[in-house]
Amino acid sequence: MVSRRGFLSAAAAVTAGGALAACAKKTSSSGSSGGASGGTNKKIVLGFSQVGAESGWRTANTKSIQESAAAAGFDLKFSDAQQKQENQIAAIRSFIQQKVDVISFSPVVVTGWDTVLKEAKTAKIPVVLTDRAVQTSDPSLYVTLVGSDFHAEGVRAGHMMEKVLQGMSGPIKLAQLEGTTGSAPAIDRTKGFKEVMDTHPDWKLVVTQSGDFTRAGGKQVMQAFLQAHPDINALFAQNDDMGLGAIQSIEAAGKKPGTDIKIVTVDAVHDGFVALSQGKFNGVCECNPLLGPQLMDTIKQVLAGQTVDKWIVTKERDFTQAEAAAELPNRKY
Ligand code: GYE
Repeated sequence: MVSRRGFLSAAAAVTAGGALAACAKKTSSSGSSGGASGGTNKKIVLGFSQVGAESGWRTANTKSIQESAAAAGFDLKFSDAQQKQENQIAAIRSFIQQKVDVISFSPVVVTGWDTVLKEAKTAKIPVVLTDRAVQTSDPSLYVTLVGSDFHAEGVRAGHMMEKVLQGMSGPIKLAQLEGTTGSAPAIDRTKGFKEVMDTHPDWKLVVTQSGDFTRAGGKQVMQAFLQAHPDINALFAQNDDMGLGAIQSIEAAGKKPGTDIKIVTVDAVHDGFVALSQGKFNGVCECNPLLGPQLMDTIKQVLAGQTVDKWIVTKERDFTQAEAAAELPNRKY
């Protein structure tokens, strides 16, 4: 279990004096041009380790990071970990070896980072987390986290489920498709949703399992759910892609998604919005992937030695079926 608030309370804000010193030392010896690092000529070198390409959310997030790094004038070293922690650790070690100015990554799971984060700290390279949190006994191992409140998203999904189940008679038999096991969004969305579920004695969570945040995973796990529990009438899919995969299995089983089985998801990517406007999803809670601009601004502040909050929280909202058609043309991802 991870509570971001828990490890945020230790230090509300930090300065990145070490980061500034490290950056200043490197830039002073270089005469190359094209800089974005206020007052120096050298480009800021950012080593970024991405989780993978598991979902529409991730695709939009990667694009946002690449575009905003270019717009900020950073030299981006981008590495895709294919959802494997060992690949992320290897990428971070390689960034340290290359003496990048700053490291950023979205940790695939919450635990197991202390050793490599200590190596970055020893090399005086600041680490700015984005999207997902880490669990660590030493919060000084990273400067800040730019990302969403996944616990709040789980609670919002629970309230959205309350809304879509209104007027339904008979017992509610829920299924849940969890995200990647051990990842911050899976842990915190499960917890938040459970808090709302626990206030409804008539809701029964019949089955819950990871679909690894992928469409294929959602499809496969939902197929097994339906075979074992044909009476499921509500589904919380912890991202759109798993929900979209589940739709395929629900239809293959001769049922109508959105009608026979009410579906609430998280993310609000384009394809999720289409499903919502077609009545196949019943409610979607937004999780904004366009973190790039905020991340680059934060990195600039950190390298300039400014104080930043320990958690920079993304703003997001929820959508019902009625709102989906009007909002669809405005969606940027
Ligand atoms: O919800 C999911 C992706 O970490 C917020 O990861 C992210 C999650 C997102 O695979 O679609």
